Amino acid sequence: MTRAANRKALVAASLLLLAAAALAFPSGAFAAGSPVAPEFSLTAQDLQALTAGLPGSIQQAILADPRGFLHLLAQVLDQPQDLLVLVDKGHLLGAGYVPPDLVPLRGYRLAVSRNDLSLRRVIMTDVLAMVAAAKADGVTLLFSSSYRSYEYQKEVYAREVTTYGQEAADRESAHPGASQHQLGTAIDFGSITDEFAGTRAGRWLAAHAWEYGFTLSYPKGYEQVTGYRWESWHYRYITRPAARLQREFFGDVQQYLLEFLDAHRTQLQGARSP
Ligand code: DAL
Ligand code: ZN
Repeated sequence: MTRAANRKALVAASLLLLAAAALAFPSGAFAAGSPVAPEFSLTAQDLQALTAGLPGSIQQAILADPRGFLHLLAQVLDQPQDLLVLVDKGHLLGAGYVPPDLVPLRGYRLAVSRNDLSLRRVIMTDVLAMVAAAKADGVTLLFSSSYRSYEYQKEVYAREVTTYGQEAADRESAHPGASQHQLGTAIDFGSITDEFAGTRAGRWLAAHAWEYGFTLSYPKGYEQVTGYRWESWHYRYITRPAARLQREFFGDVQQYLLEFLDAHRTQLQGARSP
């Protein structure tokens, strides 16, 4: 090959590489090896590796807008960590875990189906904002279950097993330690039946709860992912930026977001820009 042909081939190869990078990361032009967003020192390759365990469509959504993703993620990492802790069939709370700031709902003007309910104080501002917004739309949110102690969850689970058998119980009731209710940030609304989804409150929550930091923990069609069948009434508070991140980048599946944070929080915090 002549030198000119050589140079031509080199230029063509570089152009190809640039085109491939632009295709993979259409929203931002950046050189390979440099950070993709100001909030983190992460390169495109780092982000690709970090998101490799997620379903393909979710990884694609993230890689299509890495700056938007990391901007929101930085806000989420600034939220109190205990509001984002992963609690599921494989990640249990200790028998002795009791949230530090439980407050009885009796002290608030809320519609409750029993008078011994409580939640964490840290989430009450957003709880009350959500209730007020629903009310302004003519919708009453009925609080039917909230914080449950480890001991109480033992009773709930045992009752489910006695009533429906172990297999059915395991699809809709958590073992003690595995319930989000022990966090004091999960709420069951209304009838706690599938009919709740079609009520005004059920439809209002499905459309607006995320605006106040609440998301559905067990969505329809994700039993293999969450471990539980669809529960249209069970919402968990995960903070407002996290609810937005879930919606915009995690296919609106809480489990994917919380698993991602659980797996990568340390690395992500270590990669924060000063
Ligand atoms: N119903 C949910 C899974 C719980 O028992 O916490
Ligand atoms: Zn629940």
